[in-house]
Amino acid sequence: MGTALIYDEEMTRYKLLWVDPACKIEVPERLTVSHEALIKNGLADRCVSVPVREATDADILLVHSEEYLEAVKKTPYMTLEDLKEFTLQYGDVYFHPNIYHCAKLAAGAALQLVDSVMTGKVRNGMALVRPPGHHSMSSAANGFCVFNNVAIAAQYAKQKYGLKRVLIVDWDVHHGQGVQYCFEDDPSVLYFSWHRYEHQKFWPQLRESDYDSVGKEKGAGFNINVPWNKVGMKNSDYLSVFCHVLLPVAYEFCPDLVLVCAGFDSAIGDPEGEMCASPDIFAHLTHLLMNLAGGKLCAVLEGGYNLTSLPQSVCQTVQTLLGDPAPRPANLDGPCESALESLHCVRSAHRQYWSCLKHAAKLPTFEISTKRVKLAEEEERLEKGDEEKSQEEQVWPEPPKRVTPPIRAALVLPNGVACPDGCESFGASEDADPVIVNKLRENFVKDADDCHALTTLSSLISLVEKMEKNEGCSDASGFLQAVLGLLLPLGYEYDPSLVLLVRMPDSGVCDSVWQQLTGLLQGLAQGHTLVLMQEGEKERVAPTASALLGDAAPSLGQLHSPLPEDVEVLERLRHRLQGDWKLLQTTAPETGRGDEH
Ligand code: Q9C
Ligand code: ZN
Repeated sequence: MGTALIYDEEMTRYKLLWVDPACKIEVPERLTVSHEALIKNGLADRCVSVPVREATDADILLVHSEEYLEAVKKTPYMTLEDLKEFTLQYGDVYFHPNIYHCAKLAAGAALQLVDSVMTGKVRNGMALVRPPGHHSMSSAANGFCVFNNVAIAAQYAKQKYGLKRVLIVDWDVHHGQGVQYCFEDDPSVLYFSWHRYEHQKFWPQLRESDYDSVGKEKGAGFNINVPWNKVGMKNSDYLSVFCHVLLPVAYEFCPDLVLVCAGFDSAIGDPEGEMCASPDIFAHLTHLLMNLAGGKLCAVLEGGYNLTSLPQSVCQTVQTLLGDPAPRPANLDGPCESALESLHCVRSAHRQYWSCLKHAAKLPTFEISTKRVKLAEEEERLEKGDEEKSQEEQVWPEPPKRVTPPIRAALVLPNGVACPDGCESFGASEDADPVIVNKLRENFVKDADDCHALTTLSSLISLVEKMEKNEGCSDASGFLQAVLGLLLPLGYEYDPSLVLLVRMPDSGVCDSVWQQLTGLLQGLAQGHTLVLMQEGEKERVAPTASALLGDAAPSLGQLHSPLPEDVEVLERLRHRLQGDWKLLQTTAPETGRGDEH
């Protein structure tokens, strides 16, 4: 099953017609450079090209008011002066005679993508669209957005395909307040957004973008905001929020479909975001979402204004959707203090809603006041004119070219076990080359000197042993908690060049959990995974091969609470190891003491 790519040049045919410093970064070239990069890297050709369509009035009315739609419908006939005036009633957006047409195509592209994925025409896909959508509200354009493409797609998917749960992941650097408002009281749509916030100093400067806006009424717990209170967030900060907030909650939620508000202004070099995450982090963010919802993932472009990091990030995303192994993640040195503070706040705000966060540290009661103090301090600094070194041109290496391995999965099988489709079978009988054996021995001895690695490994082994004692698949949730909160961050920080996955007989890990584990671990070591199984486990060959081939793992169903004794072991381990492994941390140093149940 393939990957859809939706793009139409028509969406490059509108632009800012007057002078407005706030809007000058939203240019047609954003789309052309992204599309050209996909062609140049041979990615566009590997995708299934799906045509755009215009969203209908009925589609748009799933999210927007009739009055607003009627008003936007008049814009193609307005004079320049009328357009300027019409624009003035909204924040940080511009209109153009052709933008209504493009906005219908942008929303329609998201719907075409949902249809392609839901009907099984493709497994996943990406839509390159302008204008973006996540800031637009029921009755207002905002932040370069006219119609809320992803919100419309979520409502459409629920209505047309009867979906019970849709996850929206907004990795754009701005808060998609339009999406939040749309689904605030709706528990069938889980909205996750991280965004530059700086204690409400950054656009759109909303109180409700903070971590304590968790959703309303029945939707309480289904809105997750991660505010970035400093610029310069890096790969570690992003990954740690995925491992310790988004992924555990997403697995517990168990979506039928994943929609991504794929803005790349959260990448390095972006003039809006001022963050430092490298374009290849999007390979990992994408990979980590690809085993949810049976792999049904639709990415829709939002922001991204650096014409170098934008196309690089788009390529990383699409190449991962196509199934190519992700590059080794570089420089994972743990989250910064400000990110840890945000992590701590979000986890504590949501601990009452998600059983995977039940054990998260509470916030000290003085937190609110510390926040105010920090705010005041910052204000002072600004007044002193001590402005941060602003907008120096960032430079970063171009992500290395990713390869598609000629053989995705090779198996060495005992006699009488058929080789699953798509895998290469290697004979088991050939004698090992003594040179290779020696090389292996040397390398192994060298690696075994790494005492951090050894301590960690022995801790993990005891954990796995403990888990094995629980029979059957009854403890999928505890196992998953160990994988997401411990094994994955540890693996990312360790950055192995090979993942050796050993399956013990009678491990009690059922196929779907095993496939999730195998799938997630392929984000490490460029996907170089070696699985060892014993002869008696013949029935496990096919599911394992499927996971190694990159098929989406079957979803685990909505998860119950993990066993308290497992959580306790896990948490104790995480605490013990987090001095050495920074990606295991979930609380800021000065408030981390009271991390109790
Ligand atoms: N410094 C999206 O990324 N603010 N919209 C501009 C200029 C508006 C961003 C202020 C940013 C809107 C989809
Ligand atoms: Zn943005």
